[in-house]
Amino acid sequence: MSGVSDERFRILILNGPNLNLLGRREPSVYGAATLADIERDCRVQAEQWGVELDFFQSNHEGVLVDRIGAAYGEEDLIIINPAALTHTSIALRDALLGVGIPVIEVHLSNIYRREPFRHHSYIADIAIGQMSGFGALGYRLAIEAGVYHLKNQGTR
Ligand code: CA2
Repeated sequence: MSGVSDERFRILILNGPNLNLLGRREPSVYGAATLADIERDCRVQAEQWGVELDFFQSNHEGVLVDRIGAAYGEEDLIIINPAALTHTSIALRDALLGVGIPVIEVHLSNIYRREPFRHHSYIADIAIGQMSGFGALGYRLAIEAGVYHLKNQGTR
C-alpha cells in the first residue's frame, strides 16, 4: 500500500522452477491447469477482493531473489510456490526475511504425502501459513487468506 491511504493492497505471487511446465506433464500430481490458467484465475480473484496483483515465474533462484528484493516497499504480501527451491533454498528464505513482507506458502500437491525430501520447507516457519494439496485452488485460498491477514494485521 506504501503510504497513500486510498491505495489498494498489492499482492505478489511468485512461482519457482518448472512451474511453467504445469498442465503439460504429471497432471496426476499437479493437475491439468497451466500456469497461465492459474494466473487468470488469480487475477479474477484479486479483482473480486479489490487488490492489485503481480504474478511472476522464474526457473532461476537468483532471479526470484532479485524479484523479492524489488518487492520491498512495493508489495504488501507475497504468496510463493517456491517449487523445488522450497526444500533447498536458504537464499529465498533470507530474501523473504530481508524484505520483511508477510508470506504465504502454496503447493499444488500435499508435500507431506510425498517423498521425505519434500517434507521440509525452508519457508514454512517464516510464513503466515501454508496451502498444500489443494491444487490450483490453493492460490485462490491464499489470496483470500492474504486479504484477511492484511485487513487484520497484527492478529496472526
Ligand atoms: O506441489 C507443489 O506445488 C510443488 O511446489 C511443486 C514442485 C515440487 O518440487 C515441490 O516439492 C512441490 C515441482 C514443480 C514442477 O512442476 C512440474 C509440472 C509439470 C511437469 C514437471 C514439473
